[in-house]
Amino acid sequence: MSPVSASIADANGRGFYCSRPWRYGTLAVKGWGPAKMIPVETTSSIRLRKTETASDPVLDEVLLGLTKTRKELPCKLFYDERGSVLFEQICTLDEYYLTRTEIAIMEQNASELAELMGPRCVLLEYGSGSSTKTRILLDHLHEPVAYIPIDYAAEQLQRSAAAIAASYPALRVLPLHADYTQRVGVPPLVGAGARRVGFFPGSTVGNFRLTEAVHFLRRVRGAVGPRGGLLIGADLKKDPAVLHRAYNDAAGVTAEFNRNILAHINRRFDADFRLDKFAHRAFYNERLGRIEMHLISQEDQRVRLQDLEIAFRAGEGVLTEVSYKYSVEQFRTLASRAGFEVQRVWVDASRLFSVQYLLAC
Ligand code: AVI
Repeated sequence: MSPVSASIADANGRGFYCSRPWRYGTLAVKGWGPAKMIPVETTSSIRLRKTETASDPVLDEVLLGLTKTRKELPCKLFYDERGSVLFEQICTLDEYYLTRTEIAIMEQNASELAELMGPRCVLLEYGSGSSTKTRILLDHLHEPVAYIPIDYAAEQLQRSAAAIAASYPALRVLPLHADYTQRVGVPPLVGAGARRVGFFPGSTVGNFRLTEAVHFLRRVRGAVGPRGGLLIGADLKKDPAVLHRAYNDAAGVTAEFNRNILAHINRRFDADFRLDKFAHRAFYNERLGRIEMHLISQEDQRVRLQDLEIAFRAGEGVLTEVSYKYSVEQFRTLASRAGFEVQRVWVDASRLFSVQYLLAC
């Protein structure tokens, strides 16, 4: 059994913030944690660990998803260490136009973006990953008070927060280890009175179902408060052939990324998925306006997960991700349902991608 993954030190040496009780073996903590927490080996408590993981909400999601008639998995499970590396690779692929297009839009409009976000803001980044795009903002923002990167992948969060803190020594960097798809408690003490601006690039909003997207945006709206804003990337509707290529790259990186979710589940939840028995499938569902990624069982098989045996028929799929593509108008409606008004939309010349600045209304 692997140790409970846990160790994280914050960028400015103050520890990291746990928004909800966070468990290390038998220890539950909440609030600002110590700068370094020791990973807890579970060698003497395999039974205890089993009881504990049974109440792990992510495991509950996995079990629920795999026992549905149409099996599905939460796409946040893509992002273990390996998955995060694979995703970084996807972002550099020729076929995957999203990242470079969004970066180009941000670079070309950086001064205007900074102007809209205003001086001395607190920047909250949801799903900060490698924080690459953040640098474009930090290079142009006027005296930002603090940067709060929020991510579920603890080690990457620690690394990128430390890198940002090293590059911007005057900035308070306060990494928040949390699942931002759930309610996240943002530390109340930071930059009291300062304007809060959320940052959610990459079109990750497309990975939520429509109602979930509204709920997520409402939570962001709550976190940034009445004068707050949100800078968000949203991928646009386009020729399905372009979309198909983006999610079925020739080098097979997306296929490996997709299958890696099973390796993550094997390791984390004691399952025995055989990765070579599942094939990657991604297509554009025109009716629903979204890319769907599936893993297709290559034969009749049974997979053990904790105390369960899950049966897969040959050809049966597991939905691992949806990626909605919006028109500018559809996105405006979505934002307004969450209490945001779209103040400015930037798109590239080929109208592939949009970066939008929303104001809390
Ligand atoms: C993170 N998210 C916006 C990506 C997307 O395009 O939906 C995840 C991804 N899935 C396959 N390739 C990239």
